[in-house]
Amino acid sequence: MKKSVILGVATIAGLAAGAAAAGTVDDVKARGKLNCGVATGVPGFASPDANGVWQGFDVAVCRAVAAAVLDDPMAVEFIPTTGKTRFTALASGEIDMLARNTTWTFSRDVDLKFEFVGINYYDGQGFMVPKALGVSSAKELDGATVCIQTGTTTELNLADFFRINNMSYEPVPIETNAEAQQQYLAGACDVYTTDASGLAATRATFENAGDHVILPEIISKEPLGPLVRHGDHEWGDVVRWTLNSLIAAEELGVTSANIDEMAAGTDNPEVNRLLGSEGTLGEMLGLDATWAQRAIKAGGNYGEVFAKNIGEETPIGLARGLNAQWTDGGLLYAPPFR
Ligand SMILES: N[C@@H](CCC(=O)N[C@@H](CS)C(=O)NCC(=O)O)C(=O)O
Repeated sequence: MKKSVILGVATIAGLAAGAAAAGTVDDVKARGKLNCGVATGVPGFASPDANGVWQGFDVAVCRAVAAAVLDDPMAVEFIPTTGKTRFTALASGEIDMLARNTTWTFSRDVDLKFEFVGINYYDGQGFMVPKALGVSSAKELDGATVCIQTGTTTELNLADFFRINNMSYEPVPIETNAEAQQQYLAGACDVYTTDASGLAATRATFENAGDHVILPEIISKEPLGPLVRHGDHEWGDVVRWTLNSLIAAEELGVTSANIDEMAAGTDNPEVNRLLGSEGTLGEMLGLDATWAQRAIKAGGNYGEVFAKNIGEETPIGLARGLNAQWTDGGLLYAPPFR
């Protein structure tokens, strides 16, 4: 068992070393399409709509990158990945980037040899239970059966939490969020645990959402963000600064409504550098002057993307919380565009 885990990791790292030799920016340009790894389906974050068009908060990162590099937010092939398959898909080169509620951890960075280019959602792990269970704290879950997705940090945090609190549990291992939802609703487990954003997204689809409670404990830090392979710095820069452009646009007041006007030039030099009417940032990135304009137009600035897909006006109803701009007491902080 131990051996196969070690082998698995070595294989992923080996694949990453091979795939990193090629320049992903050039590959994507030559292909005319971005291969973006996403979840198999988490409403609000990544799921196909009734017409089969992928929508969501994570999907928006892929579209922004495609807009910046290929001048077309729709030039994306979305590749659904599970908790287990996502890292092999990236290491092998099947996908150019992964934008799928993936937590930035030491071992994923250092051992699996990936590069997290930023954080698009600061999350933490929570628990959902049926109200009928009469439980009001995660510390009352001793002996519970727990639905849990394999290959996730969720699995590991769960073990830590129960160990710290001297409690036992029985895991019900599951591959996808849809399956977890089914199993949980069918009563195959007492509890569903995952990132709190995933719990909110899942509960929003329940017929009787009010019959389920999300317990108050958040037991971990889950900084979620897009990642690429180690070693391909040019590509890492493109994805990193595309995400930063969405975050900076919100801070600087650039929206999809005013971007055309602002792109012509403003009295704020940073806005001008971001949108390309001043300076040569696009050229430094191997792109043209208006790359960030296109990224922002794809789905709006970070705040617009958040509000449209997962914000308080959507069924998912997430507050900005830690994901507010640093100027509003949150953790979002894009480095300077200069
Ligand atoms: N953030 C954790 C957990 C991520 C995760 O896999 N969450 C589930 C539950 S929301 C998920 O995204 N499932 C998507 C799917 O099954 O398509 C990690 O990186 O390991």
